[in-house]
Amino acid sequence: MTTHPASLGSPASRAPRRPAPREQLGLRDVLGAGVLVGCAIDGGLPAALRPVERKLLCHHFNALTPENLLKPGNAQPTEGRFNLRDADATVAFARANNLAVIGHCLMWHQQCPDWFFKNGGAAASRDLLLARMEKHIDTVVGRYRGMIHGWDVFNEAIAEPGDYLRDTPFTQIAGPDVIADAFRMAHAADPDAELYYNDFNIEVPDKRERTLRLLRELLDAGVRVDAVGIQGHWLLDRVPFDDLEAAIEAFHALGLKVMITELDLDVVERPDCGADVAVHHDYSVADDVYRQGCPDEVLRRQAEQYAKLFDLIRRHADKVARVSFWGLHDGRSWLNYWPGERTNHPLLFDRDCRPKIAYDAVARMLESHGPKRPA
Ligand code: 9MR
Repeated sequence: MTTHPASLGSPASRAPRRPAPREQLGLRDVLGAGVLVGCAIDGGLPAALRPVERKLLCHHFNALTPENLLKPGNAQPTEGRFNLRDADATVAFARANNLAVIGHCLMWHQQCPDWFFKNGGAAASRDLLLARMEKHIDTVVGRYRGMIHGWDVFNEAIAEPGDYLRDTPFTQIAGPDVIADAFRMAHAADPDAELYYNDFNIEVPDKRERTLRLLRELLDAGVRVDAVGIQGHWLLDRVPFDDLEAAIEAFHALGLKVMITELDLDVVERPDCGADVAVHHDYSVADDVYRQGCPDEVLRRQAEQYAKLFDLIRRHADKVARVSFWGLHDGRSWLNYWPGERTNHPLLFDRDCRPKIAYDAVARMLESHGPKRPA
């Protein structure tokens, strides 16, 4: 896994120095019972986090997504050699600290090693691919049986753009039913774990319709699906509030829970609204506009938009079962290095783990609607 030490530093922040905060309410407490509030952490816990980061994590969140450890490329880099030591430590840490663990992810066309799809120099047969999927899913899900709250079973399977499914080695070799197969395998390996379909831009009408089709087909086939994960990699000033609301209602109408699974609000322009890791864009130093800190005016807009987003989530708390941020604080966000190197400020906490005004706006708004206060 790439580490990005530069992004973990503390670039001079132009953010206003705020007065000593009043009691900092945990996000998990203000959002209220019934909705998990999570975040993704890259690297094995507890070693990957400084003590101040660990404190921040345990104060605000009650769910944790290992950002990369459980992806097939990390979990089984070569056939039959499972690499789960860091994942074991992370799951143990999470359990000891009352964080529900979200398994991310079982099958994804990215970060899935080539050997999965090959047989010597030729393509693997359908039977071989399915056997490998079963072995992988059975081993990984089975190892954490009873310890992982829910799994992103299939990630990003809807084409962008396209008629229906994304064209990947999975569908090329095993056909469209490969998605249902993966869900069945996961359910067999841990019948109590929740199972999710997770993708980006699926709130947008065209991709939403195709996602609804996939979910309906899975449900009609009798496959267990508990929730759909809307990733939520959004851009400042372009949060699709109306589409999101319509998507939450439409997915929920299928009888599914909805989760915002990889939330961040990018403040630096980027050419692509999606979250496709294969996209790359070169940022020059001049394009790295917020390397000295993020201007107050931008942070204010971000705060307003985060508050509006959480207000929407609050209003649909009967349908939304989890909101997870993609990173703990600005210094630990993938948006510092995707789609190219730049300094980003997309989360609720700054690089020094201090709450930003976006945190205040969200916490104040939620609190004003009668959240449960910590005892
Ligand atoms: O944040 C993750 C980054 O550290 C990895 O390098 C990258 C490739 O594995 O994946 C990032 O997370 C992605 C997630 O797994 C699936 N949805 C899109 C996320 C951002 O690319």
